[in-house]
Amino acid sequence: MAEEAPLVGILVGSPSDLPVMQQAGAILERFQIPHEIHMMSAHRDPDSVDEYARSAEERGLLVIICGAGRAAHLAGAVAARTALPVVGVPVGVAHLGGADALYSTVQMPRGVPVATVGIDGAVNAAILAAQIIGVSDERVRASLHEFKSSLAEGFKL
Ligand code: RP5
Repeated sequence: MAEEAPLVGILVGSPSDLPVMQQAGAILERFQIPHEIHMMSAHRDPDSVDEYARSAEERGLLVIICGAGRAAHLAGAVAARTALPVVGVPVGVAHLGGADALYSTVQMPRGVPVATVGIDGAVNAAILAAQIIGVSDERVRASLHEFKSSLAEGFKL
């Protein structure tokens, strides 16, 4: 998979988000969707986020998944800089249990949507990314049909 140009970019706000966000990578592997994962923070490294988001489309990415916790602005910052669909994962951390990140991610102003999944919902973020790609990719769509059937048969993620 490493040789293929990535179709999905996974951005992770901090090393502390990795255990959750690596689950998204595992799901994309399952669907054989080439992807990349990078760590960058909207607050600590905004210039890198800016560069990544602005260049994502010309690099061939189709979807960007962003996972961050606390005052989570990563997904919103990316969505502000690209026409690609952005899926946001609010990462749950101590204190407010991820409610802060959920609200920060889901409550985007009109015009700049972030498709927000549940707290620590990296698995669903990756499935949603696969479904977005599956709209125009028959192989991925066929895999999604198999996956849906396996859910009905009790498949455990
Ligand atoms: C956010 O702050 C990160 O996405 C992370 O979830 C949270 C805490 O980051 P660390 O202080 O653990 O690096 O920016």
